[in-house]
Amino acid sequence: MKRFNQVLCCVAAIALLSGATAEDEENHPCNRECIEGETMTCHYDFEIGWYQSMSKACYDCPFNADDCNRKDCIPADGISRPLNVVNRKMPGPAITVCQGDRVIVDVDNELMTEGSSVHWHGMHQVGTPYMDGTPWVTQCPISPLSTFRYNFTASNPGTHFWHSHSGLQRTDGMAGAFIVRKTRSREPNGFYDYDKSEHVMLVTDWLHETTVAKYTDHHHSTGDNKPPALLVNGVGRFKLFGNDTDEPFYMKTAQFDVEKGYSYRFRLINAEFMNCPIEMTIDGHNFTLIASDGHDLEPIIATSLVSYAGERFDFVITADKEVDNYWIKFRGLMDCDDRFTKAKQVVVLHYEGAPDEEPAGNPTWEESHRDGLQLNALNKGEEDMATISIPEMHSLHAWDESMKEVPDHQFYITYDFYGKNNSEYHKAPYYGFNQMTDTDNKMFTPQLNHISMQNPKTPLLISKPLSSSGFCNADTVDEEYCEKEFCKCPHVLSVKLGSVVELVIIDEGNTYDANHPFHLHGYAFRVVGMRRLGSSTSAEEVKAYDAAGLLKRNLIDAPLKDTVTIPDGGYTVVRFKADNPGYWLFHCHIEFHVEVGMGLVFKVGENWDMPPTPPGFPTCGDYKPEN
Ligand SMILES: *[C@@H]1O[C@H](CO)[C@@H](O)[C@H](O)[C@H]1NC(C)=O
Ligand SMILES: *[C@@H]1O[C@H](CO)[C@@H](O)[C@H](O)[C@H]1NC(C)=O
Ligand SMILES: *[C@@H]1O[C@H](CO)[C@@H](O)[C@H](O)[C@H]1NC(C)=O
Ligand SMILES: *[C@@H]1O[C@H](CO)[C@@H](O)[C@H](O)[C@H]1NC(C)=O
Ligand SMILES: [Cu+2]
Repeated sequence: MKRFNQVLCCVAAIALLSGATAEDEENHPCNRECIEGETMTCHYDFEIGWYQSMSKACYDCPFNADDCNRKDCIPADGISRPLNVVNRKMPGPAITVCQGDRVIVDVDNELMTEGSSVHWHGMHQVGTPYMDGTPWVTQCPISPLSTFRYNFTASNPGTHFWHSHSGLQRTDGMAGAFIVRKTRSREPNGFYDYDKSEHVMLVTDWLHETTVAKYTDHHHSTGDNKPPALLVNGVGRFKLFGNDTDEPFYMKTAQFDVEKGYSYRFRLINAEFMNCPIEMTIDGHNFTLIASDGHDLEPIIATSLVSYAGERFDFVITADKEVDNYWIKFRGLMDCDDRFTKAKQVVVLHYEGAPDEEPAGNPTWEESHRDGLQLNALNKGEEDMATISIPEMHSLHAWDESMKEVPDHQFYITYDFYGKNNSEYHKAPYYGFNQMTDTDNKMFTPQLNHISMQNPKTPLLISKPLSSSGFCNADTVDEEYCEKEFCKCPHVLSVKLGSVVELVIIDEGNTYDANHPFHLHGYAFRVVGMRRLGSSTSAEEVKAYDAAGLLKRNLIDAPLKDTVTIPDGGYTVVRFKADNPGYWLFHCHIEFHVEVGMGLVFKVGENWDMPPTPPGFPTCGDYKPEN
């Protein structure tokens, strides 16, 4: 305790002396080499505001490349558009701390009209569920012009990120890296030479308009939902600049410096928001995967990696090739593939001593693929022999009870896109689903067990409803009715504190070949199985498959993750021990889908098991007096 106090005092002093602020993230006193038993308190100020890429702060960017690095200049891919960002940065300020540090973030919402919230994606918030940043579940949205102080312990080591959990804000720029390091001696895969905070890649798909414009056009008219571009660390190539006299050129991409003869830990954060899984390869190099979602894996050498919205991957690049500049290539799949936008991006792997320039040429979408071992491939599970899916990887974390033979609760969560009269987008008899002759006007509703999530008026963790009568799930709704008609209600699954929960998540795959990545708040789960059964499937088929003993579960060393994809026409089975009491959101991490209700809440334990919200915790709700 004494030691802790000492460290605290000194941090404050350092911060004062060096004037370190959130704007100066590389120099933040908490971004340091981690020492066993030494924790710090780490303060950050987040100011959320509307802003613009290629603003006047950018002066002559990209014609004068130095101007692109000016304070408050967000170059993006050279296209000017409205943004919703923290501290006029995109990605937002990186938080880099050591395991056990206390993180204090004052979030000042300076948006004109919208509420906000910040979710610490990958933090389990044990003991502080009300700091999870999920509006309507764990807190009220932070109203415009007010400040909310997040205060929690960074207990989950690894590569994580923070992002707005309100509306479409993440999509408009509100996300940043959240790296929790552990001491080197505790890294089971600590065989690399360097783990530098500059070797973080935050990858996202990107629009050239506000997301709400894309959203309303897609949901209320014939607009598509396909992102045209990708960005890595907020910048990238898209538009050609220049004039008749000079060679046209692109915005300068992100660059990662390495030195020949050394190996480096890279941290990839997939912060995308549309259905655009991202395939990554490195010219001339393979890489060694060592962790995902903050959990260590038996190393795997591979050539390409596919990641889905909300996932993180840590891998080692060994700089053992000729001194040169190499492309690291990213290309979008599914809604970003060659049928649609061919969204792609590049960054430079720069060896010290190589010329200070980008490799020649501009790789096409087709050229952004390399044959070789692929990890986490799109719509492929254990049945695919050429790739390695998540449950085929091996966790380095000891066996735990969640992998016991028979779980205490088992839930089938089945989903697809359904052609229904979703009253928000298809008002029968005026413009009902089947009344639309132009298929682009048909809005299929993605639902879990035929239910769209209805957010409560007051966050569950604040109202702590005494009875479950206000909740709905597959057991309470009229199944036959909801299969055909649109059902929307507060979808809550209750589980006993300390029980082992198994989720069999099924993508029926009848509409489109789309896949969905699912994220669970408050926990990491073991991914014990994943398989594609065909172009489509059903809960009945998977149940029969399981009853016949064909549904294989890795109950030995299944990887721990908090976000996982489900192959279209297949299933993913996950397990977790429900030992963290609270209300926890489980949802598709594609922004357009969660926004229309593709989520549900786990109620873990009874209300009295849940840590009470601190005194003065803000509340919200209706004001509708009886008379
Ligand atoms: C953060 O929370 C801890 C535990 O409740 C409390 O002791 C501490 O004073 C809080 N820190 C700040 C800066 O609010
Ligand atoms: C063309 O662009 C270059 C900068 O790339 C600038 O120096 C030059 O003056 C421009 N020429 C014309 C004709 O605008
Ligand atoms: C990468 O791994 C593949 C096998 O997946 C192998 O054929 C190839 O030679 C390796 N490339 C490099 C550059 O090590
Ligand atoms: C929606 O409502 C319209 C008008 O009542 C009806 O014709 C139609 O069959 C309903 N269902 C769908 C899927 O459109
Ligand atoms: Cu989805």
